[in-house]
This record gives sequence, structure tokens and C-alpha cells, in this order.
Amino acid sequence: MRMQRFEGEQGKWSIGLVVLAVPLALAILGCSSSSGVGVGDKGIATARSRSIDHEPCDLESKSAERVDANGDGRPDLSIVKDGTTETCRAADLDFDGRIDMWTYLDASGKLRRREYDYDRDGNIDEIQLFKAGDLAEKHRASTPAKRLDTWEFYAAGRLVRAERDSDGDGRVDQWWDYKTPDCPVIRADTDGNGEPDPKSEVDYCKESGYKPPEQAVPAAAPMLQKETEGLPTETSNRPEPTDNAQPAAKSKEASSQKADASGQSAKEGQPKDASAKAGGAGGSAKGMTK
Ligand SMILES: [Ca+2]
Ligand SMILES: [Ca+2]
Ligand SMILES: [Ca+2]
Ligand SMILES: [Ca+2]
Repeated sequence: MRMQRFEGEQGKWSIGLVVLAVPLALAILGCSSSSGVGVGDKGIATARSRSIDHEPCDLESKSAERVDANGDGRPDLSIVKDGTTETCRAADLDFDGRIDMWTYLDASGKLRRREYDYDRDGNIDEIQLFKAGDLAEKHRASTPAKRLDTWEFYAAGRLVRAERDSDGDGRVDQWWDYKTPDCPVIRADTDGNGEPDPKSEVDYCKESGYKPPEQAVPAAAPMLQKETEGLPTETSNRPEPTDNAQPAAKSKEASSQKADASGQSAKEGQPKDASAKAGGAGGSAKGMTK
């Protein structure tokens, strides 16, 4: 629910963005780096800095240009320059007196960074980093905890992979690979060793039967949207890698046999076996959840 609002706000602001920041739209070069990244034995990120670091942009600078777009007497857009070159700008897109978007340019005027406050609480919720003018990374705080928990990586404008710290302990515990835009393969660290568990892999579209709507959601949305829909992520209905349909069917059968068997389990070998089977299936499912 919350993320829906999140994306809605983003959509709304992109209108303001067009109005206020069109001159910034073209960009070729940028620089970015991910700080505080821990890398595991297999070369994957296992930890990331959760702190949301606002990059300074001196709005009080003498040379800053201030624009009062709605004529209410306070500036809604401040443009900070180094000499004649713009270095950063801050925009209050909804005129509530709080800055919603910060934009940073490199020395040649190319877009290199953006920061957004989507929910208007004065805290940055998302940092975007650009390389060669293209979106390369989004670092997001998807909860009100004022901490980063989601790191998205883009190539050619498309979300290709994401990392999540779903429990807020500073360790990455989900790795989402978007081989196609709407069908991530999700791996999770459920045993707490900091690396994806071999059996944790979930092909989202295969297992949920989800068919992505054509162009219905922005490229960044699917991962978060799916979560809010409560559809399987790392926790539920995880089949064995060998056969998709089998484990669910087996488990169902086993549990119904277990129900039948209640009260007569000692008499016959068969129900006892089914009961054990059910226990086994339950145990394996449990092992895959956190
Ligand atoms: Ca104003
Ligand atoms: Ca605002
Ligand atoms: Ca915020
Ligand atoms: Ca974690």
C-alpha cells in the first residue's frame, strides 16, 4: 500500500520535474560510487551502508539563483553555481516549503546525482546515481526507518538487479536478478550466513504464474509492487528446484492424509507414514522461510 503511494508521488513529481528541471535533463557523464559495501567470498555484496547521506548543496550561497515559481514569496527552486557553472539545485515541487528534489551536476554540466524526499517529511527517501548521464543506481529507503534498505542497479535504463536488506540489520539478504524486466529471479539468505542459499532461488514469474502487464508499471516498480501485493518472495510456496508442481501437491495431499489419520495413527502403518511425510514437507518449507 505504502509503495503504491510512493510510486504515485513519484509520478506526480515527475510532472514538476519536467517543469522545473528540463534544462538538466541531458547528461552524459557522471561519477558514482557505492560506499560501505561488503563483499562476500563469491564476489556478491553482502552488506551495504544503510545511512542516507545528503550531499551538501549550499542554498545560502551568495551566487545562488532563487526562483519563486508560484509567487508566494518564498523560493521553490534554488540554483547553486560555481562561477557560471551550475553545481546543484534544490526544488520544492509541491510548494509546501520543503525541498523534494536535489539535483547535482558534474563539472561539465552532466547529471550525476539526485535525491528525493517522496513523502514530504524532510528526509531523503531515494538517492539516484548516474553514469554517463544514465541512471545507474537507486538507493532507497522503502520503510519509514530513515535507513536505506534497497539498492537497485540499472543498465541501459532498465532495472537489472537489486539487493535488499529486508530485516534492517545492515546485511543484504535478498538478491533480485531481472533477466527480463518483470520476472526477477530472487535468491535469499535464509540461514543467516550472509550469502544466498543454494535452494532459495525463486523464479518469480514461473512460480507465481504472474504475467506482467504490458507497460503498465514503471521499470522500477515491479519489485516493490510485488512485495506489497503479498505475493511470494522468499518465504512461501518455494518448490524443490527439480519439479515446480510436485511439492505443493504433495504437501496438500500429505496434510489431508494427516487429517484423515488423526486418531488412528497408531493402528496403521500407512497414515503414520503420511503423517511423517507431512511433517517432512512442513519442515522443509519452514527451513526455507526465515
Ligand atoms: Ca514559491
Ligand atoms: Ca515540498
Ligand atoms: Ca521522506
Ligand atoms: Ca538483512
